[in-house]
Amino acid sequence: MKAIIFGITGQDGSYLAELLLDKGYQVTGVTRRSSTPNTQNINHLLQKIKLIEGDITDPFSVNSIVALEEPDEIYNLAAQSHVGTSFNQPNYTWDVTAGGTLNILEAIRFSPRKDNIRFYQASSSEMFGKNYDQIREGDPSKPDSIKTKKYQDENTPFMPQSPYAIAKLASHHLVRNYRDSYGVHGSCGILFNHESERRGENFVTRKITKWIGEFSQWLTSMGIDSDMTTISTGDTIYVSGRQESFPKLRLGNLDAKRDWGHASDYVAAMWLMLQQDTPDDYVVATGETHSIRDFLYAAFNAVGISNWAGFVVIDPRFYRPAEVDYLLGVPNKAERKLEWRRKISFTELAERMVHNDVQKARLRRPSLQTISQCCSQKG
Ligand code: NAP
Ligand code: G4F
Repeated sequence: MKAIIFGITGQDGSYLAELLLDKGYQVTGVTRRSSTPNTQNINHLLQKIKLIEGDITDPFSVNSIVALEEPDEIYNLAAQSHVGTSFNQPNYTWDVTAGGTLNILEAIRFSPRKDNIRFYQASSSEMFGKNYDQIREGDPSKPDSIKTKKYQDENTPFMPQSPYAIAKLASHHLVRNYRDSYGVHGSCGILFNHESERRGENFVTRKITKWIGEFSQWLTSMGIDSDMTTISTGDTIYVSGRQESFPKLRLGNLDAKRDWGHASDYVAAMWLMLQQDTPDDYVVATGETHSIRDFLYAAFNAVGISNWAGFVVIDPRFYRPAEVDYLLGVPNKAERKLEWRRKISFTELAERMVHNDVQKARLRRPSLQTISQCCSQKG
């Protein structure tokens, strides 16, 4: 079997490439030109995969790649995937995240091999935006146990809140339309947030774990025990009796809630969708929701710090013009029809990310200036 992955250099692309190689696929990844190397997520795979230069916004390059490679499966993971950035670059986000999908769908529609190609589209829980459904759960004989659960599933109406989510929703409807109009075997995975050790550094989970890694390394390099008193004033952390200081972690809205899983579990669902004879759309999620505060607690706890609040500054620059306040996905359909199960829990996710970033910081030993640039300004 032969697969093309658009977006192979990203978090999900790298895990999906590993999964497909394990299953004996020939994997072709499409990478766009970059002035400096950006293959860190797939360096360990470079001997086993084929890379082709191409850009999803260029219909000619997309067409020729699909025609020349003759794939059985195409995975579209390419996107301008940062919600905050989409407010600053809505046009660009639209071209990549909506227009790119159309380019692939057109390449499939006009391919003489159309009926032999299966297509996966990376849809997003961001498409639900403000909307959720509600159900009352509990023991009817114990009124106190009855609680209202808010959730999203395949039947929840969409109400996107950002240029990114609107572009993803356009792609979602395009896939449905090409399925109905032209018989394209296209499936959409409505994936809720999934993170990992390979997560981009300006998404909130990785921004937090990277900061913890650098902070732990700073403490170690100065011979400071994590139980020594740290004094936190304003934007800076000091240690009693010492001169040196460390910039605090700057974040935006800590009250939003997300349904966070691990990316390695989620790429398995993508593959399972394309093994079904009938194309369809599926929610992929854990069924749990946690606030950014919960993630901070779990991540700081992984290095033995319980009072995370003293290390964080709220910076309005990271607020979004419109927010998605609450996501909790119900993956019943994926569990029933695809027999998909997630394996990695919320706490394990946070611990794995923190330990990876602590390890990386130890190897990197960055300067304070680098720390303040990478962890305080972006994301
Ligand atoms: P990611 O790490 O940001 O990766 C995005 C990939 O798209 C990168 O390989 C990037 O290449 C590539 N790309 C961007 N613009 C391109 C262009 N013009 N032409 C070709 N390739 C381009 O995203 P991810 O977290 O792996 O997510 C994968 C997909 O799932 C994305 O579509 C995302 O929107 C969607 N999604 C993600 C989540 C999540 O929680 N992670 C949830 C729902 C949906 P460069 O390396 O060159 O930038
Ligand atoms: O980590 P985030 O940037 O992810 P977001 O916006 O939920 O989007 C991710 O998940 C989507 C699936 O639901 C994907 F489609 C999308 O491609 C991407 O992978 O932000 C999560 C939450 C938001 O509520 C944000 O306002 O964290 C809040 N937040 C608070 N401080 C921050 C920050 N987000 C970022 N990136 N940086 C901050 O400093």
